[in-house]
Amino acid sequence: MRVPDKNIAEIFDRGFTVLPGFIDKDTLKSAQEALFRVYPRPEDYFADPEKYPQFGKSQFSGIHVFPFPDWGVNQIPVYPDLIDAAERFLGTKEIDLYKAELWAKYSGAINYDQFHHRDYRNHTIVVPREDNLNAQMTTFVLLSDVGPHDGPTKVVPLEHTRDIPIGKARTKFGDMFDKEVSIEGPAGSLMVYKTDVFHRGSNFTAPGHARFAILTDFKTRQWRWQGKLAWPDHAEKKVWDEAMSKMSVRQRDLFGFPPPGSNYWNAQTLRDVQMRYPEMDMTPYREGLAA
Ligand SMILES: O=C(O)CCC(=O)C(=O)O
Repeated sequence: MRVPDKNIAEIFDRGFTVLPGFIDKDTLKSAQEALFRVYPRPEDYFADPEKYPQFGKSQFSGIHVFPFPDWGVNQIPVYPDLIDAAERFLGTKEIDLYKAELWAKYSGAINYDQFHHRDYRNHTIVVPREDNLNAQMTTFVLLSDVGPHDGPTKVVPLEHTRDIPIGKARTKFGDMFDKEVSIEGPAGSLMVYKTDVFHRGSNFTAPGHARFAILTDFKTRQWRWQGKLAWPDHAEKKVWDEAMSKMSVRQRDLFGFPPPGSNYWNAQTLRDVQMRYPEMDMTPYREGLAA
């Protein structure tokens, strides 16, 4: 679903927006099927949680960094309507996809409660500008239904925090709990927020629940002090080759892959990149060379 203009405006005005029904049914189904090739199904996990001690090591131990082990989930960070929303929020097509994480949480594995924080501390080495110049766009796509008991993200609307200097990135646990909005919605919902928005992860409030989500973040190409991951550091995984080969030219560009017409391309790089990615259709890059 194309993110309506009013939702893009709400990200700036309120700090976040929620859009149910964002991912189309077929893509959602294939992502959900892929999910359980990566993680235990909730019924398997809860039948014997002790079989899966890895999820109890930290709040973050259910995270896989892109590329995830299966294309069914890898297609979510590069979902065309997500790219479109990022281009419109960032006001340019010159954008980077600078972080994507797949995150599974299981009730009882650990306490997932957090204090409110602004995400910018590990998304830039400085701070966001109050006037939103080159604001970063951070997102959640829910792959499971999230209700009040499913550890929903809690977000504090900007109207309550505008007077807190951006340099303050954390609050005491419990502060502003009365101001927070619980981000709930059916699987396939999108939540977008900015990195200056106070929010927190919350704990499950019922046994037998699990939450699955993909978190994808975008920035303009202008500021090198923003970012989180270096994609070449993840490019030795076998699934990286598959993901790059299956993506369109537009999708690859989000990861910094040289576009057609770049001075990177010549006869040698065309040949050798094809050797690295035997399944990739090099035609657009070859044609770019000829142009
Ligand atoms: O998982 C969530 O709902 C939010 C987590 C979060 O804000 C964080 O870990 O920085």
